[in-house]
Amino acid sequence: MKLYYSDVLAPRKTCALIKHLKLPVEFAYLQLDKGEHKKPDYLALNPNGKVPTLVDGDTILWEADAILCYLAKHAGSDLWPAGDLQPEIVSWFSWNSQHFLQSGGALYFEFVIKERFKIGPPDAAAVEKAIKSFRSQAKVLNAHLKDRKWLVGEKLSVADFSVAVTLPYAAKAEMPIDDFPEVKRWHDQLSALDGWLDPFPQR
Ligand SMILES: N[C@@H](CCC(=O)N[C@@H](CS)C(=O)NCC(=O)O)C(=O)O
Repeated sequence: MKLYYSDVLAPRKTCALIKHLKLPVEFAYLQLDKGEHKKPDYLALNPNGKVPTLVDGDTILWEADAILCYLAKHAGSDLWPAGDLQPEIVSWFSWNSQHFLQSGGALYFEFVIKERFKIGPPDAAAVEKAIKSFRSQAKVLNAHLKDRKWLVGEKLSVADFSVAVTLPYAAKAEMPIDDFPEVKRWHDQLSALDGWLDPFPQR
């Protein structure tokens, strides 16, 4: 198995899961600022020209959440559990990609990516809008996590790896996570896992 990745947000959750499960995955780092993800060889694997992409024999998979499910299943772990928990997990994937990741991702872009790729200071209006959305979504998440250790069922699952992906950047990206104690407690649990705060392989 080979994962094409870079040290940015979407691949981050796949790298964290690989480290957590200690999977023997080969890594191929792509330099986004050199456009390595837009070269024909890579576009043949992932026509979106985005990271991550997983290749396992004839299977080529893009979309980080799908890669999480594939890795969890092929590792024989219970992080992508069978049965009625699966639609619940998909519901969190969908909620995250349409809502929580939009606001957390906007803050990550304004405070982390702009500094890293030297593309200007944070835009105050964009930050204010994203913080407002973040608060209303974190309220939903906080209420759901009350009396629950993890997002779905009784155990850690790929839903946790997916939905929390922006939270390691909460302090730097000014996400008001401290106002949502259940979200903070849940993210602290993830931070105790091997690989969550330091997910990327040595290069
Ligand atoms: N929905 C995709 C998003 C992939 C994505 O947008 N990746 C970003 C990095 S976080 C990327 O490759 N950006 C480079 C570009 O768009 O040129 C997933 O979850 O895998």
